Amino acid sequence: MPGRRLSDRQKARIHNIQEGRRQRLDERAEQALAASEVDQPRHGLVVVRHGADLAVEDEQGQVWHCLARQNIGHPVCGDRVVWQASGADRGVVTAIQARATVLARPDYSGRDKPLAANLTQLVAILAPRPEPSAYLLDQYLAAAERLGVKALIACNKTDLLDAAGRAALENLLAPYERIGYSLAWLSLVDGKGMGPLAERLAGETSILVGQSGVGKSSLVMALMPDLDIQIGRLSQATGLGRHTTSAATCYRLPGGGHLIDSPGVRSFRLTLDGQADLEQGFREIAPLIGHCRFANCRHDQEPGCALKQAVAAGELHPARLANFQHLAAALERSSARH
Ligand SMILES: Nc1nc2c(ncn2[C@@H]2O[C@H](COP(=O)(O)OP(=O)(O)OP(=O)(O)O)[C@@H](O)[C@H]2O)c(=O)[nH]1
Ligand SMILES: [Mg+2]
Ligand SMILES: [Zn+2]
Repeated sequence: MPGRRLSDRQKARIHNIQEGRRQRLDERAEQALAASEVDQPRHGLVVVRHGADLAVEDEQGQVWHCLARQNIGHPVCGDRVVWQASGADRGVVTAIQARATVLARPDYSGRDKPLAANLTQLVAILAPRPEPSAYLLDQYLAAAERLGVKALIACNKTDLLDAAGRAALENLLAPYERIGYSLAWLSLVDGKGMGPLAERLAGETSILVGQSGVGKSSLVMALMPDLDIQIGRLSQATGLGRHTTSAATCYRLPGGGHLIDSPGVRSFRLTLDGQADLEQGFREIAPLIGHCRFANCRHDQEPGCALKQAVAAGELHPARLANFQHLAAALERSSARH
């Protein structure tokens, strides 16, 4: 079929272009290394990645503009790396240290791309506006469960809430508190809740996630007295100015630990390797799995369903079950496609 041949040819062309790019980048990295005088391997932390360009912070807090050797994979924000200086503020990353955790998110083409590495905590931020989505929240929390990191739910912009709005949000979030998630109520306008939040962030590597406009970057700004200096160092190193939320960016907290600001999303598609993965992501559902009367229970109309019984007993919130079922259906559709 000509159509088929054409598409193979196109694929081969794209592959060649990419291979060429990769080689050129490798050559640039190698040339940079060969030209360097200081070539002691050193440890560093990737603070931001823009395409092939990396900003790497050394142990003294200086930020270096680095390229990575191609054969090592793609370093992301939060990666601990080995690198070598190749100029006054330039360097080449030669190895990525083993990652304790990595959070991925699908790119525009639907393929999973690592977003940030070595997180210890995920902070899901919501606000009265944009309209909170429990479906999005459940996916973030499931991601945290699967990574095995702490999760915190933070409601920002409480200054915008009247009594009814506050009650509605408390109502939405109460089921999460019941299953053991901590809530933080914040306002950056009057500084409410910032002290306890800073305590929870100290010593952790936390990523701020949430819809665009909930106040992630504002929160970073409020928590970092030296933010201007950090951003200045960063834009000097990457030459990319202040476009900090176009990519996940890691900041150093004054009291120790790191805070990663991430670009907001309209929707977040959780990466799931299978049904077991999904079950693990809902902490109050996981222990019920295997306790339904039928081994292949779909938790729908079957008699003796442990999940339905938990809902009836008030132990599982119906909205959480609905979101779980929604994700299970999406998972089924995607595995039918592959
Ligand atoms: N009233 C009120 N407004 C706030 C508060 N926090 C942030 N804002 C405002 O909300 C808007 C969006 O804040 P950003 O920090 O840019 O939001 P973001 O989550 O970083 O958005 P993206 O980078 O697009 O993902 C800004 O105009 C902030 O001034 C707050 O506590 N109260
Ligand atoms: Mg932002
Ligand atoms: Zn069941």
